[in-house]
Amino acid sequence: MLWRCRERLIDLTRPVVMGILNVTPDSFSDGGRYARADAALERAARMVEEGAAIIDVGGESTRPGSLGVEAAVEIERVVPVIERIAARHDVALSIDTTKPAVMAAAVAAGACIVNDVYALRAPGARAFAADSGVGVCLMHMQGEPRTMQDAPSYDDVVAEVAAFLRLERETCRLAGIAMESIVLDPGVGFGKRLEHNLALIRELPRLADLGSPVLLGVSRKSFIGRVLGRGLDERLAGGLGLAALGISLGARIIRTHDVGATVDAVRMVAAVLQGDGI
Ligand code: YH5
Repeated sequence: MLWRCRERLIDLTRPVVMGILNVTPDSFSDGGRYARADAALERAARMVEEGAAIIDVGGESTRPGSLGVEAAVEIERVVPVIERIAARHDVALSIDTTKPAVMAAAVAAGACIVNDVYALRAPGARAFAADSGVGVCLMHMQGEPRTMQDAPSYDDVVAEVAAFLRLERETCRLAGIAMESIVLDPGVGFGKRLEHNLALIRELPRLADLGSPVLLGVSRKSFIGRVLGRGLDERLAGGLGLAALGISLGARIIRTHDVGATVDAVRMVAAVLQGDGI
């Protein structure tokens, strides 16, 4: 199973890890633009060493309650970082954005994947993806980041998320995006209550049955804190448990802040499932 991301083909026969690289001012102590790019580059080098197949660069916070930033601000944050990682490392770079202008600037700088929590629904986003041949991650979200956790509601969360992803994938296909370039993501924590998040993970095989690779992002999220009674920096073991479970239920890509530990966890699960110990 290969994920076509421009000229790069990512082998998903074995599960892979996507490392999260936030380049928002709240993620790095602010010594200005260059200090920020330096710190981000160091973090990226560490993630590559630890075995990340993909680094997901984001310049806008999409956490619950967050407000948007302008495209120009996002571009100024992510482009220097992407350029410098691409110059030094042979790793797939993904841009975490909903804005076509940011997608275009990031891809010109060296990114080959668009990770869009809005599933390319912004005007021009699908056309950009089709024309550039990037890999895309289509994620489910109910509502929008500012208000999505106010009152999430579903009759059947798994059926509704699966129907949304199937429909958005088809819309992307009709817009000219290759099927082999599309991965799907249930969007854990994006307009979901605890019970919804747990059901989506438990029933991952139903999403994998849609026939596209599935990406799962659970790292440090609030629902782990809710279940375990743990603060933000105490959720590693919970996240590793879920990464292992996610892979065993059919996810192919795990998005995480904790690359080294997650690579070990998913490689161990893959060794058991595939029986080859590699
Ligand atoms: C995702 O699941 N998530 S940003 C709140 C946290 C910790 C982490 C309260 N972008 C996803 O990571 N892209 C984000 O603690 C994503 N899938 C994809 N494809 C939210 C996040 C986070 C939020």
